[in-house]
Amino acid sequence: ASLAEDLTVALAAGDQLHVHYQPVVTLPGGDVHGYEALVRWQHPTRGPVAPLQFVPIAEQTGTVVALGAWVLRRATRDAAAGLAGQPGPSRVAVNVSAVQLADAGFVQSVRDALADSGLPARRLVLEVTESLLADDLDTASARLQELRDLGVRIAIDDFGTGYSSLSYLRRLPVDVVKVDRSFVADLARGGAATTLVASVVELARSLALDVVAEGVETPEQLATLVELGCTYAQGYLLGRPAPLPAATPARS
Ligand code: G
Ligand code: G
Ligand code: MN
Ligand code: NA
Repeated sequence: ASLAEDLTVALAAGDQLHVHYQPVVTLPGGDVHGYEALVRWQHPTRGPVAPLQFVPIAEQTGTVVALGAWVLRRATRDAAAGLAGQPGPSRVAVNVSAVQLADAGFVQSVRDALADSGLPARRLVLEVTESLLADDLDTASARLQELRDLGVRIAIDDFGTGYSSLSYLRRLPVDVVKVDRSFVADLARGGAATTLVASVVELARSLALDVVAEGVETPEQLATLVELGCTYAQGYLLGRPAPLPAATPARS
């Protein structure tokens, strides 16, 4: 069977798909602010399949609508249940594909996930990439506003990699900017990436947006981000994506 067909089976099977959580920390203190939900697929014969392999296929076939709804339900339920006692407030960020956002039922699926889980809307962040917004700014902007009206927060993911300019941030209903990890990887005193991150931090401050630096892997990168006034960070240095700790089995 094709990967696309197998994914449909996986969605029905219920035990192949999982969600891992990666902490987002506050700078400079390092307290956990919340978690990003990242889908994982353990295929029964292929083994682990990376999202970079199956998300694009799910987008082509439309299965991403069901996949996304599943992740949203899982993540909101986990967050409402306190993320199995993980440190920090139970805020959760969920990635949303362009295909999902364009789907007519998307806003309702978010409303349903919030209602069914009981998670307060303010604790849910939806991450959308800037490239998807660039295609049709007005339509995307209207859809994001509908979501924001629910009380959900909106993050622009992979910021800096697409066509969009800093001025987009003024025009979009957005709460959080996530600086793409390629810029964090290039952070070196005086380099072009440093200038970009500094500009994003500055603009975000003036627009009262939160800034998350992604892909922080070294103490040097972290120190530079703190110096630049970046408010949040995420990356392997601070915590890898991981499954929630399993409930402690009862003693027999
Ligand atoms: O977790 P990892 O670094 O392998 O993720 C690779 C890519 O897959 C990232 O761009 C991430 O945003 C995306 N991704 C992870 N989980 C989801 C999900 O639940 N939905 C969507 N649409 N993309 C996801
Ligand atoms: O596109 P998005 O930002 O959602 O992608 C998140 C992806 O980045 C996840 O697949 C996650 O596993 C990965 N990731 C998280 N932290 C780091 C990091 O410090 N370094 C690298 N290389 N990848 C990371
Ligand atoms: Mn993301
Ligand atoms: Na990102």
